[in-house]
Amino acid sequence: MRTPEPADDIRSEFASAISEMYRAEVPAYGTLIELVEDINAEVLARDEQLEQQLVASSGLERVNAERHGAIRLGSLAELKTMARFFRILGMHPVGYYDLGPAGLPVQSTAFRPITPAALAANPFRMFTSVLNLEGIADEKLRNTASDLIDNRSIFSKDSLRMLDLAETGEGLSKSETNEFVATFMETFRWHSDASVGLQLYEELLNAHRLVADIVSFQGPHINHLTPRTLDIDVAHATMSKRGITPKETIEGPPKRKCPILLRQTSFMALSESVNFPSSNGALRPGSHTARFGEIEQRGIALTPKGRQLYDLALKKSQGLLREGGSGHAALSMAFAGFPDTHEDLRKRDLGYFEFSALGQLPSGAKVEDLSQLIDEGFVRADPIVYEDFLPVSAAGIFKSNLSTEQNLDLSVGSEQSFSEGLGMALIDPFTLYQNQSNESLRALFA
Ligand code: OOG
Ligand code: NI
Repeated sequence: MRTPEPADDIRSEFASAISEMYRAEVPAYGTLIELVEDINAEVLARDEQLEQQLVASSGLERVNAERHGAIRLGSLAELKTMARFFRILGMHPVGYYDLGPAGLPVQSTAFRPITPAALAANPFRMFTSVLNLEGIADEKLRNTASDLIDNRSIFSKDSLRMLDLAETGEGLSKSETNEFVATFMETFRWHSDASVGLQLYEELLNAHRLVADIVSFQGPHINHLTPRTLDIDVAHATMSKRGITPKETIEGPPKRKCPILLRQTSFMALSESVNFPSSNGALRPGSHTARFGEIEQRGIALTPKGRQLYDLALKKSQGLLREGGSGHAALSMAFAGFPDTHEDLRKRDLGYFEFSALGQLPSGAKVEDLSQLIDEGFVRADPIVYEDFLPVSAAGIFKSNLSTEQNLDLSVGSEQSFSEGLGMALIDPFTLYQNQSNESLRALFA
């Protein structure tokens, strides 16, 4: 009998392999990691409480580790196999992000661990997009792109063999895990040789830069990794001093006393040399721009009611921006009315919390008394961290890394057909947070 490797450990091994590979492939990303490490160390030095909190949640060693990465796939068939791979890593498809309304020819989901224990073990997730060819008006080009996707295999024979093995009841041993992860690295690495000629590449680029990025290569190269920063405003302001060009804005909510959802920013994608095959068999040198580095800072997960308020405030800020306000001012003005204490967020049912007892509860205490029990100091409420993504922010990250604005006119995507193609239901993020909160209440009043 062998002991199968736990999914959390396979995910950790994958996350560190991909980190190592990306640092080696994209030196500017290594610089970003150093910057984040320095700023996180400074924040921890001045904020003892935060440091203690991280020690208590055993998050200190991993504070600088990557929280997510992103890939772009060509079809739902590719997504289906990718989902099998992620399942072995304990990563499940959560949420549906239709980037069509933002003019981008992709629909996305995020593969991530879904239990608090698995998230604590290693939170690595993958923002995974699938190309929507509907936006290519030229039928001939659309068919060419679609054939290229259908005829390529982004998974090696070895990786598929290892996947079959991983799916058997016995799982993977430690050494098989190494092999499993190593064979899949091939899928995520950069290909410096394009699989299409320069002319076709340029046609695809004109259709949309994302189309060219997805269709012109043998595999879905990791296009960014994202470590966690403890101070995104300082990290953003420091990037150019280290010789990396930041995108102009920080996506998401403004800086607040009680951080909500997700704030993220990136450095601009780099132009890299690639070779294009030509009809005489020789390779023609050219370049492709796709890869960048991102940083993120997470806050409390909002309830549907809180999210509605967030979306409204975001819309308001965009309106103010159109009227000529500065991004910073518009954002803080639009969010001025958004409650900014954990108590307000909780009492107005805007955010998710986990509850635990501070000593013995008064006899006969019941869930209806929760608010009073918190006020009287019997129960503490801790914010639940948002573990997902935001469609408007994601579109902002995509767009600033496509160098030119190309908005396609796309119909609204269908979560149902996406999930049918994937062959499984997409997990609703709100349900996960609600369950986590309910679970803590059940334990509290058991
Ligand atoms: C994905 C962009 C979205 C995020 O963190 O919101 C994203 C991509 O560029 O492929 O990663
Ligand atoms: Ni990202």
